[in-house]
Amino acid sequence: MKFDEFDTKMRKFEESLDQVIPDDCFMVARLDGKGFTKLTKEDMDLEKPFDIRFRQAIINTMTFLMNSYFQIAYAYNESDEISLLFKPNADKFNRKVRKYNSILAAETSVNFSKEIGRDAIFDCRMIPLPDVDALQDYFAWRQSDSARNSVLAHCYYKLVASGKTPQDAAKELTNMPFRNKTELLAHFNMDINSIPKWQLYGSALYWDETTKEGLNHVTNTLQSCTRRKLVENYDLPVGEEYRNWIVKLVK
Ligand SMILES: Nc1nc2c(ncn2[C@@H]2O[C@H](COP(=O)(O)OP(=O)(O)OP(=O)(O)O)[C@@H](O)[C@H]2O)c(=O)[nH]1
Ligand SMILES: [Mg+2]
Repeated sequence: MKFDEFDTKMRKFEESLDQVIPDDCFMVARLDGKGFTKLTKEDMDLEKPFDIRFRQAIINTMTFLMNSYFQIAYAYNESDEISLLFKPNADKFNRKVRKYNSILAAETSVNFSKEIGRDAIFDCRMIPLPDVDALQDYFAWRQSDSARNSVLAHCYYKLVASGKTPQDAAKELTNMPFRNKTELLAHFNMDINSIPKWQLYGSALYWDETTKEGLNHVTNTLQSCTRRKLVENYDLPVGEEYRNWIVKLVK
């Protein structure tokens, strides 16, 4: 077969799974640590269920991603996952899914591995969100997943600390309604309101853009310039307030 014939035939196979996120969709990536139950327990010996050193390592990696070429408006962390909301006009890699999936997973894995001083792997999935409502639903969903997991993890470690085996603790909590879990915490003298907000509702990074008037020393005229600063938030709004707040980040 001639090279040109090869090329046409093979490219068809190669491109058969290619997908692009449409311009009119919000683009979100979710990265999740692979096998972090073992990594956090056996390899890193972290405080359970939450460790501020782990949070800092994730925040540092999110900072790296926000400052990279990826055009990210908002980065949200809960547990071992990172959700990235791209700026609406993000056009890197022509919005090709395979490029984002592979390069984001690689950049995140390499950077986080450096942060913790051992090998760590993240997977990545791209999520197209067709409208503002879906965007709000996505982040409200991850935040309520965070709160549920946080309460569950606190209950689990209280039960284990009280002498239950890990198996019995897990069994007791299976299918237990949320209300009963908060009662269980109260039984161990832990008020749900005493759990740090970042452990319940996650941590986030976003840009704060301010426009200021400044003197241009060359032309001797007043000019406005935009400065942007990366903001860390460990006390995110919740519920309806969060839904309204998130939209402002992509306006
Ligand atoms: N000790 C400790 N563990 C943490 C912390 N943050 C996340 N983890 C653990 O990270 C794990 C994340 O859960 P999953 O993503 O469902 O589990 P995984 O083992 O990574 O599994 P896959 O994602 O399917 O590969 C849980 O076991 C959490 O307890 C932390 O601050 N301290
Ligand atoms: Mg994981």
